[in-house]
Amino acid sequence: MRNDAERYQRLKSEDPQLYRLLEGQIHAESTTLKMIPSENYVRFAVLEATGSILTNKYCEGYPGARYYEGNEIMDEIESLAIERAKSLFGAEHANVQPYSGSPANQAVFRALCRPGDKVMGMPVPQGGHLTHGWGVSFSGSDYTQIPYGPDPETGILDYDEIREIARRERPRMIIVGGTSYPRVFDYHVFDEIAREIDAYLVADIAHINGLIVAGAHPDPVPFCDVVSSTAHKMLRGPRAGFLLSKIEDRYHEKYHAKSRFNLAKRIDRAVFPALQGGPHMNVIAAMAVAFREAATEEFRQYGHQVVKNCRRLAEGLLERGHELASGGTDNHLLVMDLRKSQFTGKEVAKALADAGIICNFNMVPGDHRKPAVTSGVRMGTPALTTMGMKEAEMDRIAGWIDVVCRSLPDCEETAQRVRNEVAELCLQYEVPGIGRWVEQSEVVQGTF
Ligand code: DSN
Repeated sequence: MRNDAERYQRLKSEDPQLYRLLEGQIHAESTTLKMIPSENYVRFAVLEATGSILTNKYCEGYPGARYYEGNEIMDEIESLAIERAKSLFGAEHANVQPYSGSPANQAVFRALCRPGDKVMGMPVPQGGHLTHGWGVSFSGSDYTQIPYGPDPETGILDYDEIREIARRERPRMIIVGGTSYPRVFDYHVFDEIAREIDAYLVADIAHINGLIVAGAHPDPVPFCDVVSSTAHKMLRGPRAGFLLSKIEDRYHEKYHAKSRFNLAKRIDRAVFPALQGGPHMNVIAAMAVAFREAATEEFRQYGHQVVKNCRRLAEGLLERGHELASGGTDNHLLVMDLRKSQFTGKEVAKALADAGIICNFNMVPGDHRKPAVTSGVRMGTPALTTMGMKEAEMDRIAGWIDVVCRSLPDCEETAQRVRNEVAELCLQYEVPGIGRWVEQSEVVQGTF
């Protein structure tokens, strides 16, 4: 069935060169396992809103206070997205204009801190994000990162140590969140620590947004001054960011006595006009679509299935003798720990990709290898669960990962065999946002 290919006919006739590239990606994504934990499949409705004529409109400002005329409908769209975000997360205030997660975090720093301030965050090699104070990003060069991270032995956060660092360093802000931490965050303890030293508490939930709304991970919103997120990843929205916050600043007198703006207003002003220009209204509309979907019972079940699938995948790997950072997972991702292996994360990730299993190499706690090669492979289940896969498929996938790893370094033949089996499995599903593009016969003929 190739009906879905008809969606891009205008692109095909007007720009065949670009169309061929798009088709190549669709072909690849139809026949491989999307296991990078920050990736997912959005529904057609999200693609339609993103690709709509709303991309044509400029509307700097916020609903009811724009710098351009003709924005009555834009006001309604942005207000809808804001209301849905607030309702979905139970937040007092929402800003849906950040272009993505990094700009959202930049706005948080600007709204809460001054350049040079100490900010506690996890370094990238320990599972944090570039914008949590890592040196090569604005957050590390304009502010001072006070690092904390998982114990190198257990791979798990040591809250006593975090409390000790916070007491000693007294940072202005503590950021809780990560890109490769396979366990839950205890926001209650972080809140206690932050209160003790009058620090702002910020949760970056980009990776776990969908788990939180599904009730499959603790909720940071009641504890945090600000919560930042992307709209994509598990939430299955467009590539964008958003911010949730309290309205009032509990430390206004201490840190912002000279400002006449409350916390919500400072967040808004940090996004626009301080850091960004015109909001991307097509993307904000798509965000509203995604927020609506995320509020459904179907999505709640999806979030729980993501975790069940990831746990089963982890068990499948552990049973076959592989080691995992922190010994397993409580969320949507796991990290294979290859510190004792002769093969690097980069080598294993490449072999798995050749077999149609798309993951990424990643540092593990206590890694002795360089970031360009690493001792870890990060993988997750959000996209596979969106496809409809369950525990039985996770068992099969763990088996494939195992045979590919065992066939290194001469893994070409094994990778090709697994590649065929992976494609056959993928083609049993209708990929959301893609549909059925590749035919089973192409796999049989080996033309994928
Ligand atoms: N690039 C994202 C990830 O893969 O985790 C984080 O923003």
